Amino acid sequence: MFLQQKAQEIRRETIRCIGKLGVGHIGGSLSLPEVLAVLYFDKMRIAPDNPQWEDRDRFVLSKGHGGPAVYAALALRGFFSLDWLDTLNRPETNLPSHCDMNRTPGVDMTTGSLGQGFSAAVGMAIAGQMDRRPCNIYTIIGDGESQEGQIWEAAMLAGNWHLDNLIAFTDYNKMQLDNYIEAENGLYPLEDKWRAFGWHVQSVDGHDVAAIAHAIDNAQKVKGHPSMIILDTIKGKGCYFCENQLASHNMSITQEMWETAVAMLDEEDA
Ligand SMILES: Cc1ncc(C[n+]2csc(CCOP(=O)(O)OP(=O)(O)O)c2C)c(N)n1
Ligand SMILES: [Mg+2]
Repeated sequence: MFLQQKAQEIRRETIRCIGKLGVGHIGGSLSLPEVLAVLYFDKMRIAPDNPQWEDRDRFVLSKGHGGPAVYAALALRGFFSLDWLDTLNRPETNLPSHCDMNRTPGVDMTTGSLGQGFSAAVGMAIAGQMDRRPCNIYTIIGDGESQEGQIWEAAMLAGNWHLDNLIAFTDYNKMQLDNYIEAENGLYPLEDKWRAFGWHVQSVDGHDVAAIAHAIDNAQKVKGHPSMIILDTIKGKGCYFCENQLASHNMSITQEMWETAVAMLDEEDA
């Protein structure tokens, strides 16, 4: 219940901040609130008052265009004030549309060029093992992002190097920028692909916080293999004007649209 509530708060703040800006990557942000709630409010060892704590778990949103959802999670977790969300992607902001580790407390890697964040996460996992740090590296890639060759180079290395401190998620929302994944370059059989690269693989409902938490618990126990948790998600989840809509990738939003969407979520939760 607590984690589900947190997910809804992340969802609401994400809609509000992109809505106030009037445009943004809302669809791919809204497939993320549940996994972010589980990571930031349950599983990750982090210190909001000391974002650079050396032994913290790291998080890399490789699909960096989902930044607004991460900012909502970070603000709600206390890394910075909720007011910051109103500055999303405006001049001088600390919250650019895509994640930037040099600007935002709690952001561990700059991302946005698809494929690169995942490689960085693999590098962090290698560094963690070399330094014998007791930390896990968590990362989320998109299903469209999974078409990048760089993903599979890094996947091969992580499997070969037995990086069991690396727990990755695929946000499998079946849509990429302006079309369905299957229509462009399908991923099937995705589980088998990851297994073939030496990964421990699980698939769960990406909007079920208990299932996600359970999968992370399993992944933390795996020895000798990195973990991939494939999240079955819905792009634009929970927002009436963009749920399951291809057009939700990067869309314009009026004040009436976002206010109605937030009011609908308030009503649902009342
Ligand atoms: C290397 C690279 N190529 C293209 C883009 C432009 N781009 C941004 S998001 C996106 C679609 C990504 O699809 P997916 O990973 O499924 O994201 P989601 O559905 O979660 O929004 C593309 C092609 C980019 N950011 N980086
Ligand atoms: Mg997608």
